[in-house]
Amino acid sequence: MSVKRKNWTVAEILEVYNTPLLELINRGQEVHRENNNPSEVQVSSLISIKTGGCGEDCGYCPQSAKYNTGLEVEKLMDVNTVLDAADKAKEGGASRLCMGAAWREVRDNSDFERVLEMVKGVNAKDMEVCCTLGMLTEEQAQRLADAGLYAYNHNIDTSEDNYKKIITTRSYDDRLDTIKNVQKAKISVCSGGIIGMGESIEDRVKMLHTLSSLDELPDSVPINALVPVAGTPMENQPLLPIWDMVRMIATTRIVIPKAVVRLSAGRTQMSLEGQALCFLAGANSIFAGDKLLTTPNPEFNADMEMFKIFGLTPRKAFKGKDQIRLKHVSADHQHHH
Ligand code: SAM
Ligand code: DTB
Ligand code: SF4
Repeated sequence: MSVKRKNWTVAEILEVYNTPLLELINRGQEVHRENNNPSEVQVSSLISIKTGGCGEDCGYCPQSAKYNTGLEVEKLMDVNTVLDAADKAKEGGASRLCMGAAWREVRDNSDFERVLEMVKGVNAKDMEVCCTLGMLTEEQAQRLADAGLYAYNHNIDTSEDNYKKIITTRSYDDRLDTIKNVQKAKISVCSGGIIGMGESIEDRVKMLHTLSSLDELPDSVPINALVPVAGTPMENQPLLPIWDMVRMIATTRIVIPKAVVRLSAGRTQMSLEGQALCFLAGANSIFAGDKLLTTPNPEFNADMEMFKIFGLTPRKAFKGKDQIRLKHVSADHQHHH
């Protein structure tokens, strides 16, 4: 364990989550200020490099081949298309580009070679490159690291108990194994989940407990509000109350104080006031760009206007890098004892 932290119990995290709302927001903000610059927000841009036709049955996902969501399946993008998109995202102020593929896992084939080229190309633009490609072996993680991958997104999505009800084609342990492989390759881990899928508060808290108990804490934790998509088993889920999002963000901030906590999917249904409360509670990242992977996101200009109103500024690329490197140094250090 390289970062000093409190060993939170499920009961303690639950108590935090259930703190009176305004008290909780205040505590989230306090922890945020002690650990991070509260006026800085990391802006990530998402690009779906391989869309749809996925073999997994994740109940929330429009890209699963098991559900008829009317999504058009696309092959892996060309390297140049991705690099052009990276230029646009950078011009707009994004410091991180996250490339998503609707794959169950990475296979050692020409598609993977192409993704490695994309990683090299985006890295050369001085942007933080992130990928989310499904499960990885240790060797694949190492090859991505060698190509210059900065971060890997792999969400645990919910509690271990609830996971089986949402996905049957892979296990919670599969997820945790990939996270370990990513950590071994010294790639920054981005892992969080989705709320609003019909899970209990206990499920939300247990998910945070799992994340806060990892040997190495995730550097980045996306909190997604379910975007209910017609054709998926979750199409009729009621919209998540904004208060649940605010509580979840504050609780995440308090239990993983130094993480980049990302107010991720679901922002099109949130008011500016609601999002302001999320930033107050400790969120310090968003996905910007008119599209997430396949579903809509607020207009880019509207987000820049929001930053102006709130007095927030986009964070520069690689700000977390020293912190990450130090962590590795101290991890290596421990190793020698
Ligand atoms: N296939 C890879 C995987 O599952 O790890 C990468 C892409 S997958 C779309 C990335 C994440 O998007 C999922 O783990 C999930 O948290 C999120 N996601 C997918 N569909 C969503 C939805 N309808 N609403 C909110 N988040 C969603
Ligand atoms: C994450 O936690 N959220 C992003 C990113 N990681 C890859 C994806 C959200 C996807 C929302 C549904 C869609 O647009 O397809
Ligand atoms: Fe496939 Fe990822 Fe969607 Fe699951 S979340 S169906 S693995 S694209």
